[in-house]
Amino acid sequence: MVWNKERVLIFLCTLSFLFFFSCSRTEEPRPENMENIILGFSQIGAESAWRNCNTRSIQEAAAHSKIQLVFTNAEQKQENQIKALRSFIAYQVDVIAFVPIVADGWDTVLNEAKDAGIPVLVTDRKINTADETLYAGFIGTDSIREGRDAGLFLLKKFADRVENYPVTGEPVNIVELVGTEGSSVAVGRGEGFRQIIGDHPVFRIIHSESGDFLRSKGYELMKAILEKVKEIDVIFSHNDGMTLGAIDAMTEQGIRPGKDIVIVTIDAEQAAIDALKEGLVNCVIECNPKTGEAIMALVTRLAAGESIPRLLHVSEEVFTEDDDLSSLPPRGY
Ligand code: GZL
Repeated sequence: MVWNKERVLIFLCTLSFLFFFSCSRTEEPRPENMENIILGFSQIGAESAWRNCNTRSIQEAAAHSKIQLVFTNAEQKQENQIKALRSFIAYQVDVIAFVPIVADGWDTVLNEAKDAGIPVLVTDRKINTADETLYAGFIGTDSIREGRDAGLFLLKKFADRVENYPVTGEPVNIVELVGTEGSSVAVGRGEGFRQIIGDHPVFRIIHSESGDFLRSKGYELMKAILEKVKEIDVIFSHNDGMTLGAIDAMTEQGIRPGKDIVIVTIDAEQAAIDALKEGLVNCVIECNPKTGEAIMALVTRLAAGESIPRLLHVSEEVFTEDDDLSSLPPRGY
């Protein structure tokens, strides 16, 4: 193998990473002083303004709580998260917390954490497991409720068409921009949405496709859909990033977002609230990324050997075109 400068650099980085994590803490007792808590946190990436705010909230709360944070960014890859969790186990952190990018495939590494006696807190997105003992609890958003809120807004927005449908037969055609496939939030938002509109045949989901929570994919998807699908009444988008991309694509085609096509979006980042104020979207459902302080309080309890609630949903609001948003404070993301 030719050792060029780049290969040497990669080798040294890998060596330092392995050295940092392989220096096991087994010789040190669990912290008596809560200020010595070491938390291993695996974040999924930086795919949206929401995610970046979530990361800031966690990092700032750890500093404020004097919890030593070992933070890793998985760059949207589950295998990177599994590697990170294994490195946390090898280093014998006091607590592991993570955002599972997708819901399946965690049992093996969580069994390794359980065997190592390290408590695990699942945050933001949920996991599917038959073994409830693999993690101590969950804190995050209620994605099913978010999807239901989107459906309830459309029930009101299209009340006349719903009522007259048996006579007119005029449908409400919906395009759904789906989040990361296999993530609990994409599944939950889609499920909650269908729980509400499923009782009303007037609502038809004519196209549903994943844009992976990315603005760029929201743009590409919408551009391609507009070429194929003509009669669109609603865009239901699983996050603001994809919505903003879709708005760009609509505007390019001379379509008036929020007027020619009704838009319901989830996250409530500042750009979406601004779009709501400008009439470019019609309903924004809040998904709260600022969970850092609550996470650190739970981590402190776990490090002290205490139990925590199995399920904690954070409070969230719904903002619509009929609301007075003038006194809404800046969103911070
Ligand atoms: C929701 C979170 C989602 C956001 C997206 O809890 O997991 O991931 O809605 C983010 O903006 O990418």
